[in-house]
Amino acid sequence: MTTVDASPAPGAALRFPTGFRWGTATAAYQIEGAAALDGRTPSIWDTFSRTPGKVLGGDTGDTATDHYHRMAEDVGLMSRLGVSDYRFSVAWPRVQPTGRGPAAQRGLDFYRRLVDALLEAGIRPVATLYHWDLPQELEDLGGWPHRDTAERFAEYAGLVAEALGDRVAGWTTLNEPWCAAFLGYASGVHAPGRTEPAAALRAAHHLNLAHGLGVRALRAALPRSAEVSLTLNLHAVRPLTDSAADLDAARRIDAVGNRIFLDPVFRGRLAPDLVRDTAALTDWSFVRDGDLAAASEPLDWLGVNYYSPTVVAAVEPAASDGEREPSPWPGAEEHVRFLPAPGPRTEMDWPVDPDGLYELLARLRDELPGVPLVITENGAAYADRVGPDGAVHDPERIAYLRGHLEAVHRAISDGADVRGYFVWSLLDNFEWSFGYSKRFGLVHVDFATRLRTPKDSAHWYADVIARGGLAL
Ligand code: IFM
Repeated sequence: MTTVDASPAPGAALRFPTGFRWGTATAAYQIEGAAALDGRTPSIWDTFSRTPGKVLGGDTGDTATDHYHRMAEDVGLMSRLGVSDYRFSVAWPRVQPTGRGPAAQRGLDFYRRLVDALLEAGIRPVATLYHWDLPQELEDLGGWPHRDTAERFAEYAGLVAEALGDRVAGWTTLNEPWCAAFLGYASGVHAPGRTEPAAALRAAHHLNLAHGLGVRALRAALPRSAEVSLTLNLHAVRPLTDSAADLDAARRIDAVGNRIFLDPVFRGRLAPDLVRDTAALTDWSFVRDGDLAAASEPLDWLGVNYYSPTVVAAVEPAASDGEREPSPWPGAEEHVRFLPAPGPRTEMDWPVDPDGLYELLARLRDELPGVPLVITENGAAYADRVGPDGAVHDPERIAYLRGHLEAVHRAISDGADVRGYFVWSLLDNFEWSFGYSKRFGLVHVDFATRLRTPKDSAHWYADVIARGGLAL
């Protein structure tokens, strides 16, 4: 367990443990652009974003921040931030364009250059293998509800590990499989845009299986020193009241939002209440012998992405079976209503609530003893503009990050083994169905010229990193 060094360092009020990793994060489709270069084929996000009405303003990731061509400049930006680590994702359709077969060397070359540049700059690369860009060919064969996709993922994981394993120390199989399964296949607001709740549950299981098979493929190809992980967007679920009904609503959301991944991955089992809640949709017979053993391969750490809490209350299931909006909560949606948490909100309309992060970390400390934690994403979107002085003043983002770092510090002081913190995101980027309308970056990107301007929050974060903590 990590302990906080309480000795006051000059100028630092809240010091983080020695060796704490300070990073920023991005994802391939959100920043790279170069959608058709060097053999890359369309992913489900290319198809989805080119479908009218799916993404705000008809935006696509075709050019994004043009990181593919400006990678050296972006590594320079990170170098000036002083980050110890950079979390990026590898685009599956760049590396294995059809989702099967040998690796495309030209696609891998981009990541070889990126990793070389990072190491040269003294930044530790942390690679995520799947941040939602499934090769379209695999979706055409059934996508994540189809078991073979998990096998394909393991093959792809092995190819990337063979190519980069000698230089990448940190590996994450999947980013936020909840979003991939339930926004992609149940509510349909993410690619591939399907609204099939039963298929979404199959997708969730196959993502767990892909994760486990991927861990095995990584371990087989990587040196023993490599760290292997999974990143979940865990929901900090709060019942509105302590009534039995509201507690049960929270339990349902916890089951299909959190334990659908935590139980297979850390306990090698399906959550029994999840199976009951979803019985009208599936009998889970797609879970085969050995799947849960695979899903529960030991990990070196768990990545936690946190933005805001989820407040829920109970509702009586509607008597009529009228048309309902597609929901990302199969088995729970009829019983639960979501309420706005109080307090200030970000440009995403998400409440700013650092206590939710503390609650999550305290829970994981208690439920997963011995599993180190890394905050692999935390950050906020605001309507940032380059001002007449040429700077981007973003005091709300600084306040957001500061509040959440204080929560992380409090959790560490209370015994949570948190090893690192990655701001989402390095750059303003393609925010999925919101296109380029939401700016999460520490660095402002002008989407007409691709000019980068570090925001005030970037300078502030550089200071936090330099002093190893927060100044009063
Ligand atoms: O931009 C996303 C990221 O791709 C996954 N986690 C949440 C971020 C903000 O919505």
